[in-house]
Amino acid sequence: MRIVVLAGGIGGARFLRGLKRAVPDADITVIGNTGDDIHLFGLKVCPDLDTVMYTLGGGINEEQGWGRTDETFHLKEELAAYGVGPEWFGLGDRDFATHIVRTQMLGAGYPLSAVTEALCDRWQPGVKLIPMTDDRVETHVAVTLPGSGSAAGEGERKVIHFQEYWVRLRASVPAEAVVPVGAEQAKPAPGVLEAIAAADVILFPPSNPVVSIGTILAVPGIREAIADAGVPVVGLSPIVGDAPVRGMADKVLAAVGVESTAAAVAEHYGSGLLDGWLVDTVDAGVVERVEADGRIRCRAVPLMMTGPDATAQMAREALALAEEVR
Ligand code: GDP
Ligand code: FO1
Ligand code: CA
Repeated sequence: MRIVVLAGGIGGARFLRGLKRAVPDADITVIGNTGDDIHLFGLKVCPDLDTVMYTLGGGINEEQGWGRTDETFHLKEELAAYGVGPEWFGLGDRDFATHIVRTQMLGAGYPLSAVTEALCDRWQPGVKLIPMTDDRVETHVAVTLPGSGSAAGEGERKVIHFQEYWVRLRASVPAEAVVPVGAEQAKPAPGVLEAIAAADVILFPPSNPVVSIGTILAVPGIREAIADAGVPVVGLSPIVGDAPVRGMADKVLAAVGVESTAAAVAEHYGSGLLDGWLVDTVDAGVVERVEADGRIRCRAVPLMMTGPDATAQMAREALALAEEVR
């Protein structure tokens, strides 16, 4: 079975681990979000691609969900001693090696898709991991920073990198707009449209619907290819009990005018794209609303990725729903 999965970082990566366990001989292609990518210290960092690669390849820091296991931060400390930041982004020594290899290969002229393949030669994630595009896309967030003066309501409106919004500000101010800068001009990376066209099923894991899956869908051609693939498209809600399980999905959903409920996220993807939608059992009450227009089939099943067995069961449920709507 050929399965295509659109994935962000932690949620996508953990789901993929369950999917591999549920269907060990499936041929899985992962289209990874690159909107979170950031250039730091002259290096290109691709958090979501690396999170998928390290998680499936056994190198992830399990508690954190991102970065390397058994990590040290000597390089970051040395840079800080020179006064060179940003100090708010935790790049570890082991992780730095990945960004150095990536940046060196990009500098030599290899596209990001080829670089990702080369990095995966080491990690053997057991899936084909393709960045959504080889072109530069960066998600930026418009915010108003609280004014430092005394005048009430006065603040500074700024557009900042998504990592600055999430890691430095911890999403502590509302996201007023979320813009995937460069997405409109980007082309799908080689293999992306081909994998979608050849898929037997397409899955949206519990990933961020705006800054992960939304960014992938913003690359012209990808949304259309999925809608035209003629195979079941099934998603799993990242919102459980009207809140994200972790992260800032509620903040970025608000920026695009979508409430943080499992039903609203399904409606945001739309029946033109989704055929099936899984919500958690605590949200069983929304099944009827999701199915109201008769075009999306919805089921309530446990959706907490508490461990390998629970996550594999979620993947089985998604594939079972795909068969129901096929
Ligand atoms: P990120 O790039 O690291 O933010 O990861 P993703 O884009 O893959 O998205 C993480 C999303 O997955 C968040 O919106 C979380 O609410 C959601 N999530 C994380 N863990 C779970 C879980 O166990 N169950 C469900 N249903 N959603 C989860
Ligand atoms: N997340 C944090 O919350 N703090 C960090 O310092 C941080 C560093 C970092 C370095 C490399 C990497 O691949 C990921 C890193 N992340 C960090 C995670 C990342 O910012 C987020 O999980 C996603 O990009 C959010 O979708
Ligand atoms: Ca991400």
